[in-house]
Amino acid sequence: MKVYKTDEIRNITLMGNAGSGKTTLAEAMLFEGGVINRRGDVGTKNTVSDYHLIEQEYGNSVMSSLLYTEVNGKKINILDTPGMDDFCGGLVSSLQVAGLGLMVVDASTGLGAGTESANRHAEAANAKMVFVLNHLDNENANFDQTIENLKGKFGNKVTIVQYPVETGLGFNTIIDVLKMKMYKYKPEGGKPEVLEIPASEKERADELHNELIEMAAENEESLMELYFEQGSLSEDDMRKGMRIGMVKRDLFPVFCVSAKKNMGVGRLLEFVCNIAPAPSDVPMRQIVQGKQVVMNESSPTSLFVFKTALEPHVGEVTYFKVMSGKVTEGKDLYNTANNGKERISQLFVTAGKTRTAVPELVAGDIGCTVKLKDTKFNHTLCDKELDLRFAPITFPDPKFRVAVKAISETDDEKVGEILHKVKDEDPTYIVNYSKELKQLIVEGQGEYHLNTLKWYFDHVHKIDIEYKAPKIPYRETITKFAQADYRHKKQSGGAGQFGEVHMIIEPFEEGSQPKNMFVYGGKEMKISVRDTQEYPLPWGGKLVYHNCIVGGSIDARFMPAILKGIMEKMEEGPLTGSYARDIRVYIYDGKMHPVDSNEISFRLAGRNAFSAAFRNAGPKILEPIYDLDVWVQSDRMGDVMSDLQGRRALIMGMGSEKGYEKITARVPLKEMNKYSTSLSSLTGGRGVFNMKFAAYEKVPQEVQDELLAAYAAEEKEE
Ligand SMILES: Nc1nc2c(ncn2[C@@H]2O[C@H](COP(=O)(O)OP(=O)(O)O)[C@@H](O)[C@H]2O)c(=O)[nH]1
Ligand SMILES: [Mg+2]
Repeated sequence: MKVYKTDEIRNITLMGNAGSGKTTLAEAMLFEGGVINRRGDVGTKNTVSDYHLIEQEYGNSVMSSLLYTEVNGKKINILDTPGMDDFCGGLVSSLQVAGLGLMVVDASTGLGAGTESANRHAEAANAKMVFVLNHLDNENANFDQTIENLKGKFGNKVTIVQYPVETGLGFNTIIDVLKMKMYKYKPEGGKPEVLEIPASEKERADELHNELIEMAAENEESLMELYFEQGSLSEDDMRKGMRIGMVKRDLFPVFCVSAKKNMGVGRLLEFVCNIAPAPSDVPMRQIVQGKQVVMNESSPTSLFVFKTALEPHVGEVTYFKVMSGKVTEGKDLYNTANNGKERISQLFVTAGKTRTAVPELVAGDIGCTVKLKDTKFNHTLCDKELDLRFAPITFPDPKFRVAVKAISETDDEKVGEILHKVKDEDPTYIVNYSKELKQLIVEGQGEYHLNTLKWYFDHVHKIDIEYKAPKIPYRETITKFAQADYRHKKQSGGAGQFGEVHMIIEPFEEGSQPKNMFVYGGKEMKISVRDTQEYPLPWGGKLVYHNCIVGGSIDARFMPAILKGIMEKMEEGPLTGSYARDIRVYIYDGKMHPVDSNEISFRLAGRNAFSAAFRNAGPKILEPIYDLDVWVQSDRMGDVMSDLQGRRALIMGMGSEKGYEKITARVPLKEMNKYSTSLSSLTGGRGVFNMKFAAYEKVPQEVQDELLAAYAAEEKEE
């Protein structure tokens, strides 16, 4: 394979709804470029792109794969991505290195939720977009309806470049209103016959041609002037205008294909070569550290790693884009994330699992290497003197959480190790052991995403694991003041133990002042605070500790021991074992013994007095409340609202945003288990939500009773 120069490279991402035909289109693209000489089929599980076992079993792409094709002296790197938003990680990273998205749309079924979610990611990445109307050979294909649906979503940015003369079984002819030619395909597809547009289509073709000119001219004043002068634009000027519009995401050209029959694919590739900017013509990825570089061959070398994957028989494969200079076999580079040295001993271009060794890759190209020591996605590898770091890719927040447990305890460690590797390969999995909940928590993009993880454990690692709902990180606090005394005394043989503590506790609120008197049991109790310590707690909230001892009833040296005893109980709240917060403690009296008093005695006295006081102080369980934003199509608003009400949500507002209804609400985390799955089924996969921790709030009494009963049952079990 020849070494392609920067201006001979194009990078594209295939995206769109699951089943729209991305993988089939990729297959046709490789065939057109002569990279493969036989087209595989998703049904017979032999496509270049879907080569992983899980993809063949699902009949669907699960990860992104890197392919390439060679057309008209150019190399087009193709990133084929999964359509389900649960697997959006592959799409998000692909758009960062291949910023021209071909949005494949199934013209026989409508847009599908995947079109919208893919567009959201493209918008976030500011990626240019081309609509590829596929399945036009399908008997239910409807070109006009699909265009109408697209315009409903994307408005007048949708710009027809091609239309089919006939759809369905008779689909074999495409009219191109940029070239003003007609392409007619033989049943096996491939190279078309290029014909003049017949009289019967002239009127429609002319009309669309003029629309296209106007859309192209609109993007630049000089083109507009030219158009007014001449009443037309040359093909080159049209392309120039289209390119400007595409960069601004103001123009989305529409192309027509049947990926399955390989019709229209060659012309689409030609358009990509002509319209997509060379990698050096797009702004450089943001540099967050080190020297500036430009994307050309003569600069020092830098690579941006956007993906790693474990492949059978080879180990870890590292995928990168050459950002500057060139990389050759045997080159030593420096990893700025961990100051490590890496040798690029082999270089490959890939078409799915087939890796072809190449001697060199230049700026703008995408390739992979193997056997690196410690390089992960988002790392930059560069010549030492650059000391460069590119801005990392940020992935969407997780939407679904589970607690993972090995069925057999002996597998615990292995499960942890595997999960650690999994999140390197798919950065949209987030794995954390929660010390507080004593659970291994895995977060992902949806229930299906997490089921896929389980599939790996079942089929690849052959380890039985189970998913449980993650525990909720409750907190405990008090609602009124209470007093308690506790005497700890032990005198069995040897040295004795003695400590007595009298305390009052009350709720703490930020900005409140300590009291100097409490009334209880019909008596007034005067308190004089001599010393105050404020402890912000690692789990949120505060403990405020007042030393109010007068007349030396407890030595100052025992005060820290009492505090320690209290803290022990704060860490394991008396109600449900959850962390306690926002409490003021006054130690106002006690007793010592001249010989037997020591730290242990006061620690235990402090702990038990606190426990007793807590129980009498109107203890309450606090639950985490989240701010929730939900976007749904207006006809599903009612269902989504009533579902939310069933989740104890407090609706804070409603409004319209980007063609969706937006609901803002506050919801308890406890009620949001599997929300992404419910929302998905209520909205046909179109609903989107966002959740952010807001505050801790007291639970309603019936929920508290329920939680206390559950805790008691659990304690009994253990
Ligand atoms: N009739 C027809 N079927 C197609 C076409 N493109 C793809 N398919 C079929 O649609 C299904 C989904 O295709 P696939 O490429 O896996 O879609 P992806 O999920 O977007 O990658 C497969 O059964 C393909 O054979 C097409 O142009 N026409
Ligand atoms: Mg696919």
